[in-house]
Amino acid sequence: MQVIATAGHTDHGKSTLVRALTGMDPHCREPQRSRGLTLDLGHAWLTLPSGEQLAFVDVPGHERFVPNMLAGVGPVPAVLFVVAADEGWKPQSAEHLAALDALGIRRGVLAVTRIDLADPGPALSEAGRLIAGTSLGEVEALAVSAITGEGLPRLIDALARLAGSLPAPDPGAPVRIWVDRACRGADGDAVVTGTLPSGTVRCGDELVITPSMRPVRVRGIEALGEPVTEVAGPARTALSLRGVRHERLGRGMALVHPGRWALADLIDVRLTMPGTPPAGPGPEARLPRTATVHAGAARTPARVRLLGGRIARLSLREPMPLHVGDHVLLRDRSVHGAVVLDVTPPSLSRRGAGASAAAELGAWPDRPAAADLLRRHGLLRASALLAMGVTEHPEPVSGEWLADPGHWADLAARLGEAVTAQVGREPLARGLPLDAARAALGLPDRRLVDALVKPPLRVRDGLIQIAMADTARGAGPELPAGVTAAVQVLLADLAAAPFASPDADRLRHLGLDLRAITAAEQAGLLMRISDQIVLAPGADALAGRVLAGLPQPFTAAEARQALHTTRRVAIPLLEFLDRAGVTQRLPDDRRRLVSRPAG
Ligand SMILES: Nc1nc2c(ncn2[C@@H]2O[C@H](COP(=O)(O)OP(=O)(O)OP(=O)(O)O)[C@@H](O)[C@H]2O)c(=O)[nH]1
Ligand SMILES: [Mg+2]
Repeated sequence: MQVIATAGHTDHGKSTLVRALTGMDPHCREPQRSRGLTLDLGHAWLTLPSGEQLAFVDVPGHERFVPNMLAGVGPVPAVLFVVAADEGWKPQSAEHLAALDALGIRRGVLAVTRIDLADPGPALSEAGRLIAGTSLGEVEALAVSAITGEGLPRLIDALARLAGSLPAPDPGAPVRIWVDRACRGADGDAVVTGTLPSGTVRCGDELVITPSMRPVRVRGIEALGEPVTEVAGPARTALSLRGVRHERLGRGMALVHPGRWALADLIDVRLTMPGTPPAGPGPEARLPRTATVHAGAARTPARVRLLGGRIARLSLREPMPLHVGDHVLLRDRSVHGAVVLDVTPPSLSRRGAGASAAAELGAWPDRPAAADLLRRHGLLRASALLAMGVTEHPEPVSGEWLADPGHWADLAARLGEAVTAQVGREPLARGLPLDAARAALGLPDRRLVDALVKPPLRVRDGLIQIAMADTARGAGPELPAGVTAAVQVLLADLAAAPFASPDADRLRHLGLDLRAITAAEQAGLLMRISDQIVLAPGADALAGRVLAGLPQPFTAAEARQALHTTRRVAIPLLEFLDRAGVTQRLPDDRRRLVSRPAG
């Protein structure tokens, strides 16, 4: 089955054409029609010469019912665009076309109808030209009369070509049926009708209803009037449901596969700005503060905050089941299209966070991948990513936890620093408790700390320790007790002031000569920046993070100030970072951060 919607100005002959094509009155229910006007969605279908079925969602053309029109076209991949030969292009022709463009609908056929009343030439050329400038592009155009039947066989051929050209969606895709109607079935069960864009529903399946997330059982399925045991999208379907009363169901809800969708009430989107020429006014000029957001057959009021460029944050009054990559539509006086980039975006409380979010999201593809989302979120559960609509992901770092590689390296460096600081602060403490480490790193799960512990760190009795003796034995001469003690005093100094490398006097005072320092470095207890400069392990990563906060590029003096250190330390440290590829020295002696050092 394929499903297409009608579109076009009121009274141009959409419903009449659907009836002529299918032999069915799309308004089988009384309230859908009043004085010849379609008020709400109608349904009818035909069997194409190929044997494939084509279902129509007939939409109202009157401007008062544009929200109903949007509910009809929201879940479908293609349209039959109708323009009356005797009336030509009209306001809702334009508004419907703008909505189709905003939704990114790419397939359609143009029917210029009522050719028994007027020459179709002008309407064909004007509508064809305007449609070609949208996401629909060039479409097949035909002249027909629903009254005389002229042109109808050719229109059916064109619809068959359209149906054949539509991509076959994945039958294994997660199910999201946008409900457009609910009623009481003959046996008392609740019956909902809706459009299933992709995926498969079977009798006996458990689905959940958004936004209550109440579970329901599918008792029976009808597709185009026939009972079936399963239905695969795209399809118009009626489901009878166990576990819910029909009064509690209605348009705007969706039936979804459990675990595959999360409700989103805050989303970051890229505005697609249909029809805006590249040099035209920016989105800022035209974007409303509030709008109605339409997705599938659902809609909700929303607050709109432009973050920068074409990236905006929408706060939805009613949550919706959305995936990244979904197309939604914003409507106030005009319509704007948007692609969903993030359905669980982080808060933007820091100053400048909106602008940097816009810069980051601006570089994302329309269908963000796991790597994009992980770069933004740092850590995500595989199940959370699945509920965002992303099935492919890298190997978990622990359990079902996925991590961005850069963030993971940073966490490892910070864990090393936290343990070193603890050992320095309390040389007699045997290590850093796992829970304290989890809290210090702000991690959501203790198992992540376990996964971060790598040599020379180790866990003994719930404490993270630096395995000095082991490392020393493995990698070089064992550290004399005096050296270990002296190094711990040094690390205590560095915990308080990480870039205040001890001077020669202090080292001599502690009894640390070059040999002792070399041994401590090999044991992973110290980091030698140059012959004269020693710091705690992880100081390079810490410096990288501090320098990342500076306006780029920066001077050595700015770096020195930001690191709260002296020139004696800053210059060798910067040269060390240059060699490590963390910073780059520019011809004017300033530097810029190239990458964060791995932990
Ligand atoms: N002469 C002639 N009249 C037509 C033709 N198609 C439709 N009509 C008439 O045009 C009027 C409007 O037709 P509808 O099919 O209700 O129009 P619609 O586009 O569904 O209108 P809305 O539901 O309000 O959007 C009716 O009186 C139809 O009889 C045609 O091909 N020729
Ligand atoms: Mg109609």
